[in-house]
Order: sequence, then structure tokens, then C-alpha cells
Amino acid sequence: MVATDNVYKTPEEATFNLAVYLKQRQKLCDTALDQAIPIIYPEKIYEAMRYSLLAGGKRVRPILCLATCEMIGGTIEMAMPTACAVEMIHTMSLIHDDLPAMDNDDYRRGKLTNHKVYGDDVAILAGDGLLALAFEFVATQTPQTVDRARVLQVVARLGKALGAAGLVGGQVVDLESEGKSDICLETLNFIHKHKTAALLEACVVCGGILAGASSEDVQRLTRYAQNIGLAFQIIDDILDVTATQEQLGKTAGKDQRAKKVTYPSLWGLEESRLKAQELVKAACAELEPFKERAKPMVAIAHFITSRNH
Ligand code: GRG
Repeated sequence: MVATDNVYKTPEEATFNLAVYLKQRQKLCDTALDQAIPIIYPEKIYEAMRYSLLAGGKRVRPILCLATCEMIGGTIEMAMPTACAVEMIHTMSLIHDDLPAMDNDDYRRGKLTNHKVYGDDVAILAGDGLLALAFEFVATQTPQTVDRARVLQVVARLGKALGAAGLVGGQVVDLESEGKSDICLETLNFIHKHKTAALLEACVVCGGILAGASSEDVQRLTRYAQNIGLAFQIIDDILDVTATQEQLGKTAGKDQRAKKVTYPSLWGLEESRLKAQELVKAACAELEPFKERAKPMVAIAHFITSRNH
């Protein structure tokens, strides 16, 4: 008799356990990130880069990158350098976002922000160092078995997601909108599609490209990621109102104090939650053709709306 995967498992074991999955994947990512940046001369910059990178984020972005690569038929090894790169880029954007010239925050990931520990000058350079390393890492560490044309596409997609057409553009409109009470839904959507959703989209699509996703798959992955990206930000806005500093690891209630227009300020908390759930449902519908293989990606999408930090 040929045993299938589930023959000797209880019904609980046979169903996908997201908590266990996330914990395992976080550990894999943390180990790879730790090994990516050894401390050499000049020690201060490597220590500053490691301080924020290894401060213990949820690792949603690298986990999504690995999960997409596996769903399309690739391996963790193929996508790990890109997964590390997206976390380096994300951390870099957090370091710069927290600077006095930007959002001016004292806490991040439950610790003092990078500039509070190392000063503004080194914090800016730590971000720059992480950004440069991200691209070097994808180019030099992706296994040679992965087609170089795919690696080149990943580099191009990451660059686009970060620049003026992505995070940088979203941040500029966010800064311009500060203190204005007449920000409309279109502008709010522009900010978050660029500041938050663009990088999540790059994580998912790059994971797929490394595994050889077809153009139809890439379109599905793009729509999945855009939907979870916006849902992620809606929940981020809700948590700013409802969660504590201890839960968030950063200052809570900041949006209200800064009189920022947010999804809850436009729609209210309940309507915002419903919209986030609708976006997650639409995202999951895109994964139907991948059947059983989509289980982790579907569960991660639901985690985005059920998380409390
Ligand atoms: C990328 C070149 C370049 C510049 C950066 C500062 C800036 C330009 C953009 C700001 C981007 C930003 C901080 C967006 C917010 C995204 C967001 C919702 C962050 C919270 O992410 P979580 O909850 O955090 O995944 P953890 O700590 O768990 O990783």
C-alpha cells in the first residue's frame, strides 16, 4: 500500500496549521538574515544594519515570497535570497520612515528606533547599506540553477517597487498630505497602493517569477497581492486605533494625534474591517486554480485581517 501524506495524521494535523507554518518560516528567514550580514570593519554600520533587521518583525514579506515560489512549483532555496532582500528593503524603509525628517518615531519592533540608538547620520547610512545589499544579495546569492533572466526580472521589479513609481512616490504623497483634513479616498488609496502594497506585490510576484510562473499566473499573483496589500494597510490603520504600544512594538494612536486621514477616519472601524475582509476574499479567489497548493497563501491572506500586531 502506498501511504499518502495524511494517512497517519489526526484530522487536526492533516489540516494546515498556520501558526506552526509561520513560526517555522520566521525561523528560516531569521537565520538567513543573520548570516547575510557578518560584522566586519567598520563595525558600527554593520551593527546598525543588524540592529533593525534582526529586531524581530513578523517577516510577512519574505514568507509571502517563499510561499509563492513553492506554490508555483519552486523551492525555498530558489527564493531565499530574494526573501532576505525584501526584508532588507522593508527594514530600510522603516528606518528612514522613523527619522525626524519623516514620521519621527522613537520605537519600532519593540525597541528604540535606529536613529535613537545610532544617530540620524548612521541611521540614514544603515538604510542605504541595507538597500544596496538587497540587490547585491539577489544577484550573487540566488542559486545558479535559477535562470539568470528570471533573476534580472526580479531585480527590475524590486527597483520599480521601491522607487518613485512605488514606495518613494507613496511616501512623498503621504508627506504632502500631512495636516490636511480634505484628503479624499483616491489620494489615500494612491498613498497605500504605493507605500505598502507595491512591496507586497513585488514579494509575491518575484517569488512566482523565480519558480517560472506563466504570464497568466503573474497576473493572478499581482491581483492577489494588490488586494492583500490594501487589506494589510486598512488593518494597520485599525490597529493604530485599537492596539497598545506593547502589542504594536511602536507608538500607538499616532494617526489620530497627527490628525491623519486614514481608512477608519473615512469609513469607521467596522466598515474598514468589512472592506479588508472583502479584499482578502477577492485575493483568495485569484488562487483558486492553484487548489491545494494555495493553502498557505490563502491562510496568510486571512492572517492579515485577523492579526493583532
Ligand atoms: C524604499 C528607497 C526607499 C525609500 C523609503 C520611508 C519610505 C521611503 C517609505 C515608507 C514606507 C513605509 C514605512 C510603509 C509602511 C508599511 C507598513 C504597513 C509597515 C508595517 O509593516 P509590518 O506590520 O512590520 O509588516 P514588521 O515590523 O512586522 O515587519
